[in-house]
Amino acid sequence: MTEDQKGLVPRESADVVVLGAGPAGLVLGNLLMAAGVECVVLERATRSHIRTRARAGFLAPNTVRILDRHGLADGLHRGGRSHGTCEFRTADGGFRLDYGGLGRGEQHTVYPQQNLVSDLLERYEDDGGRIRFSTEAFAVHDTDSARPYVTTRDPDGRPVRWDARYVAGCDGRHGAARRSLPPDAVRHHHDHGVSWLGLLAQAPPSLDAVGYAVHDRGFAGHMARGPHVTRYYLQCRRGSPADAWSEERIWDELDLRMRAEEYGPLRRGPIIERGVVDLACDVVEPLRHGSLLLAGDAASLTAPAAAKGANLAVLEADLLAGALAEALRRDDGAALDRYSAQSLAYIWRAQEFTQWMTGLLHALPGQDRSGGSFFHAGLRHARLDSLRTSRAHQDWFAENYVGV
Ligand code: RFL
Repeated sequence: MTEDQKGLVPRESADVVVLGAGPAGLVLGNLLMAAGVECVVLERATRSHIRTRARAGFLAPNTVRILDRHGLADGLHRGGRSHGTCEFRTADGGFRLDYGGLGRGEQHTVYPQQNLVSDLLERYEDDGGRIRFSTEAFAVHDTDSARPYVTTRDPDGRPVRWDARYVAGCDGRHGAARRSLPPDAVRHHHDHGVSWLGLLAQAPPSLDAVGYAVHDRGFAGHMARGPHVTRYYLQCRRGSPADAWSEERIWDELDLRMRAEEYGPLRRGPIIERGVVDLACDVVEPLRHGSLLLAGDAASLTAPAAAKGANLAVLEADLLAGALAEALRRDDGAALDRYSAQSLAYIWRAQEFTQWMTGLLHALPGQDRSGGSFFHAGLRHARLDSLRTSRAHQDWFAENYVGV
């Protein structure tokens, strides 16, 4: 008999136990609090870790609208910047797309994810929200019942059991929610087969646009994060370690792929963070398993090529908060029943565009010229040419690029 079964493990409870304090978990926590639903957020990492973890930066207009609607957007209105241009650099010359003036005429707001997370956390705690840091969830149990529970360990390493009516799995792709899915949950997985060396440079942006360089040596990307910090990506060989290249080699390679000879050199600075990202995506179906519901990266992972992940996380958290509030406050489970299908419709649209974007920017495995395939290079060239010249194609791109 386990300690839990003997009743020796301390027990705590909340109507909704939210796993993870990323954008999904913290938006959900704030909205549940505002709706008068009792909840707690359990987070594996420390407070300072989540407040400084640099990741996304491009927020979609719909994300801003959701945060605005719930009074959670003050910080991003103060510190964010509108952004509506991208620049493609290719062997056939470059072209710029002012996507903010195309499609529905909408722009991104550039606001680092760690700032958004800090704002959401501050607001949640100011409003009296309960959160436990350094508390890792191990598993979610009895999800087919109305009394699920989560097994965790507190910061001192002691086991604690959290009883709930619903558990929201917002703990990312390697979290406890995914590990606790029943065997009939389906996980659709797709590996794009390419990897990026993701870099954060203590350097001002080098161009006033998102830069996408399509090069025979591989993709390179440029995304401003603020006046003094810029994110760069370099396509690298699968399996290569993040520290394989010196800073000098990184900047030389970025200059080469971003075609510095033609456009001018990049503004260099110390690389303050680096990591390899394998471009893969997946979708869990359905997103509801009894009393366990998934949102954010726990529900679906998108490759960062089209910057959809954080935006989907906020959208799903908004839908889920409304559905949980109806179920718990008005005893009406209809919205909760709709949550999975509703969210999956957005998720598949984002996956489709991300797949298109990934194909636009890279030679995928088996498609590179060294592999003997000029066919796919031809297709990529035609796609870029269409984007350069067709207004209809540009409108389609703009709508999907800023939309979720
Ligand atoms: P998060 O942000 O990963 O938060 C999950 C939280 O759960 C905690 N956790 C646990 N807590 C308790 N028990 C456990 N067992 C736990 N396991 C994990 C973790 O510590 C963490 O705090 O997921 P969430 O909230 O779903 O948000 C998703 C976004 O973070 C993610 O999709 C984006 O960062 C993706 N992404 C981008 N998305 C955009 O919309 N726009 C972008 O410009 C953009 N750029 C990026 C990105 C992701 C990147 N990485 C990580 C590959 C750039 C990069 C480099």
